[in-house]
Amino acid sequence: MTRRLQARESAADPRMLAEVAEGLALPQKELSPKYFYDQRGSELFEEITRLEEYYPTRTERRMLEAWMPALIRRLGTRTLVELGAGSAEKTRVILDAMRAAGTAELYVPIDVSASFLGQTAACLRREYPRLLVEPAIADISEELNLPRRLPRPALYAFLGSTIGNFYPPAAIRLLSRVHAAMGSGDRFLMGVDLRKDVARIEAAYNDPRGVTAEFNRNMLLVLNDELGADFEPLAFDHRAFYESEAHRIEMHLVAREPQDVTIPGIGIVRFGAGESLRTEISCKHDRESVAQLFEAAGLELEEWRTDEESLFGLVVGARA
Ligand code: SAH
Ligand code: AVI
Repeated sequence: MTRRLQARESAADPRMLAEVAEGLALPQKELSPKYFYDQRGSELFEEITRLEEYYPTRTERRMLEAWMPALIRRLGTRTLVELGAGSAEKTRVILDAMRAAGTAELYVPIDVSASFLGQTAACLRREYPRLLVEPAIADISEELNLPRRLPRPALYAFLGSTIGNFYPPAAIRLLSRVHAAMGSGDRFLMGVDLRKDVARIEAAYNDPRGVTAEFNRNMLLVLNDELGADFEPLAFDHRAFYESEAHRIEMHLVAREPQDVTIPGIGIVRFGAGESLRTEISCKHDRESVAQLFEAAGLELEEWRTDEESLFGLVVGARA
């Protein structure tokens, strides 16, 4: 039996159904990028991080390698809480620094992608046998779902520039939740992709092998699996472009021809020829824009670093 048939027989998540109905009824159809990340979507994102064009991951990793040993020693971090952890590939740099400092006690990876999170936790338990790993499944746009009182000081980390996938008001709400969870000695570490030459940014979202296009179309497969929809992913083109006024990449799926898609519980959704579904924004930042987000969330920007080409930024915040 296919996963799609199973989904049709079991009830779809009513929250997802309501959100999808709302997003597809907008004049500019739009869905949350959190719907990219089923098992396949998470794997495709990992493939993106290894692409030559996709500079953020390797740049952030190098910066973490250069900075974390000293930062973690100074902070004495006992708990690492990570939002949108994914495969926690770069996180190992922080965990290694905690282990080297002799302070590593607890790691709480938070992610919406349940099966991928389970794999990440299992790998980390094998690699760090003395570390407690307590994963939390949560939609961080709604809640953090922290499991219990944490050994302090804690470091809250939000890497990969995933903050850029949230519209500024939602980003401020998210950072406010982090602020509310933090104790006075805790710190917040965030990675942001920086504003730069537009061609360089656009190339990162339009790789010639089409991995990003497949990642983008995967959202339609998720809707088919989870809601029993009948999207034809190959009937949609991948489109990613920089929107200079808002300083963000926008990813869309563009219908090649007019088409009707049926989603049980929602009905028929019409796409005109050339009509698009916005699947992701990826906001690019500078020090000033991060300081504004932090201030609005009650966080104080303590430290700001960039790589030597100013491609990527790492910022540390504390409770103001
Ligand atoms: N932190 C990793 C992964 C980034 S990919 C890195 O830096 O490479 C973005 C991750 O955030 C994915 O694992 C995805 O499942 C998760 N994610 C996206 N939206 C989310 C949401 N609303 N709530 C929780 N996790 C989310
Ligand atoms: C997870 N997030 C920060 C990535 C980004 O660059 O906005 C997702 C991504 N979308 C296309 N490529 C990568």
